[in-house]
Amino acid sequence: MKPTDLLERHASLWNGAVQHPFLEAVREGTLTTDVFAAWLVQDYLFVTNELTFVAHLLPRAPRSDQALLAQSIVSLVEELRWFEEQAEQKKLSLNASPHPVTASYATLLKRLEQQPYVVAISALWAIERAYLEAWTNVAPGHPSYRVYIEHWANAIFAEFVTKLEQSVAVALNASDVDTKLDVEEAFLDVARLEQAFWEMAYSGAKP
Ligand code: MP5
Repeated sequence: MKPTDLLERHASLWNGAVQHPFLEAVREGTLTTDVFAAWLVQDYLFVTNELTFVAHLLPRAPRSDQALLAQSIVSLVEELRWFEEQAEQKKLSLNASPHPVTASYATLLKRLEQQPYVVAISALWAIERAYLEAWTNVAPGHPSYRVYIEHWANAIFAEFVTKLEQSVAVALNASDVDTKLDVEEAFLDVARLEQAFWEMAYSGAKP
């Protein structure tokens, strides 16, 4: 099994994770301020949890993946600063409660910490790949959102996602059948939560 087999096998679920009316509205510039703010605030919380997840993954990583994960940790710390700057410009408070979808994502990340390395790194690849595809699909997009689109739709981020995919491929090669099933389950969980995350913001649901 290759990482891209998961994308092909679950193409319709995956499309739901990377294509959504929220993203169409980013392309067209038709989102309301509240909807975008809801996404921004919850995504900040998500990235905070993602940082903990990756920081806990690094000590379990094979020697060959350490540099990539260390780089990811630095990027996540910088990304939190970037979110704080965006929120400040929009006069938004980031001191919000997690929406149930954000909380479910946090629960998944915690659960993955108890799973074999290959399952966790595969989930990280799916998480990053989802945002790469979602934002690249709507590039160049509306000028109001260009700073966000370019944050994920860029060559450096694409290269990072490719390196993660290579790490997943290596780890999958050394995995038994049962572990591969767990990888697939984690991939499905990520795909479902990615879709739910867009839906949460778009439907304007308050935490
Ligand atoms: C990412 C994200 C990508 N920011 N939010 C969700 C809900 N899924 C994936 O992670 P990163 O660290 O911003 O590249």
